[in-house]
Amino acid sequence: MKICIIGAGPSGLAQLRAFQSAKEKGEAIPEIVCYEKQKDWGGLWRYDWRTGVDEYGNPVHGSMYRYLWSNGPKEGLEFADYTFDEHFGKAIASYPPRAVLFDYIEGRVKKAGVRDWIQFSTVVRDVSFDEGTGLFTVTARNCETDTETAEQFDHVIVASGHFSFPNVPYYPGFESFNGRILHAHDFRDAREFEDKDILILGTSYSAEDIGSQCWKYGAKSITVSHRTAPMGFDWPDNWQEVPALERVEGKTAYFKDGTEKTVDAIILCTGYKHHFPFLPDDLRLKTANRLAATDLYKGVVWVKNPKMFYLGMQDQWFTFNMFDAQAWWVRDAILGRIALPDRAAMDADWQKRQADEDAYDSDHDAIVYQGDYVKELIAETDYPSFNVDGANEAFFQWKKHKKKAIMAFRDNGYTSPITGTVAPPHHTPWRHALDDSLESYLQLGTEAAE
Ligand code: FAD
Ligand code: NA0
Repeated sequence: MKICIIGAGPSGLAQLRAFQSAKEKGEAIPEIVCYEKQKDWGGLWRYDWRTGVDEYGNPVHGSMYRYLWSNGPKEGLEFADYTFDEHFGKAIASYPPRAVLFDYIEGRVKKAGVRDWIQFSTVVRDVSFDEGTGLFTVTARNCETDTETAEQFDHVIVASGHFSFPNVPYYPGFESFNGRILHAHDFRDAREFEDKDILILGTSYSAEDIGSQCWKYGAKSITVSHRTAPMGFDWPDNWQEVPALERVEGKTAYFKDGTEKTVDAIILCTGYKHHFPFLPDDLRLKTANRLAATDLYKGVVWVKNPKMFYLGMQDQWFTFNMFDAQAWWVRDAILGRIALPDRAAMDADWQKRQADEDAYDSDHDAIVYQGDYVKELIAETDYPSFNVDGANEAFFQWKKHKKKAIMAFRDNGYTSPITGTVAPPHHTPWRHALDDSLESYLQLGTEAAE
């Protein structure tokens, strides 16, 4: 049996680790090929300074920017089989910058020794399924050698992420705006907006965090326009929330309530699209960014062809450990340890999950809902069980701390649901910590002692 994994971000790496852990226990595993378009693993956590296209003309995958610190507590995403304590050898604070989390993700897969299964700088161009042979053909281009291969596989696991292709709305006057308009996907460095008046569209995590970054690194003012509802945090004095944008003229933006604001730049924090240009219609996931994705049994099996799987396609409270739960489950389905029901039962499963999701109306319920999903998958595999309720608790605290002080929530620490370790406060409050390097972050205590 031969398996293809598309993408070596946190989801694809979880899948490699799931198979490797079975192998480590002496079990027979299939041949595995993982295609990764970038030069290195880590997915979004591998910082890419490029925007637009990469050196080979392919769309740049990266949406992360300099100075990004985790937006949720690390206690909510900790791997149950590789703890923060094991990786760093000491307790670290709860909201690590990107480089620190990249190091953690990499530590586990280095230890597992799965790098040889990955073909880097290799972009999947096409996938097709032959009903007669029951095999997939995956066409991929090695961009370094500029050569294409077409290989056959029994199963395909799509782990290509869904926060990479921007949703870019149009508003009248954009074409003649006398400043810069960019999507969050192309935002790289808040210092670009020092002393500038910026307008942000959107009210979700990108809007909140990119606005906060710009504030921290010296933007003159931040105006956030909401289409549905304001974020409602207790913002700093030079930050205002305004209703939906109607149009722009020159450098002036006009809003639905008749107010206006002259700005230097407009940052579209308007979300991303599930986009799979390498998949034909019959294999292509079409879903909104929600907790229960359309057409995925147990959130992972493609109901229209259950030899194909998707990882990490949900909107995410839980991330790394949820991808693990999914990857262990998919591995066991492929190895025949978990039986799949018929099509009608698989359809009923995702439809019920969506109905349950729709019945909830608070973030608290949504966190519990996704935590329950993680528990459900873990219970059906040998992934180390962990205190999912403890992870939920870290998320609840996080929400409270944000409400209390939006520019200081990252100064809090939480309890690990795996080891029980209580995170120490970071040595410097987030708003004053301008250096986001791993070296700076891990100097716990030194600055405080000075
Ligand atoms: P990705 O990380 O997107 O990885 C997908 C991989 O697939 C990439 O390496 C890509 O190169 C590869 N790929 C794509 N297409 C192809 C192809 N055709 N052929 C070959 N390879 C391909 N989560 C948190 O838990 N905490 C955070 O603080 C946090 N911050 C975030 C900040 C931003 C700006 C964004 C956009 C997301 C953030 N997330 C955060 C959520 C993030 O989605 C997950 O943490 C995680 O990166 C998802 O992993 P993934 O492997 O599913 O997807
Ligand atoms: P995201 O914030 O990029 O997070 C992705 C937002 O866009 C919604 O507020 C929506 O408004 C708005 N929107 C969409 N179309 C619009 C339009 N035409 N006009 C005005 N507003 C529009 O995207 P979404 O999908 O959450 O919100 C879209 C992921 O990136 C998340 O998983 C997040 O965790 C991650 N992220 C993390 C960090 C950090 O960790 C930073 C950034 C992003 P409406 O009206 O539909 O509500 C630091």
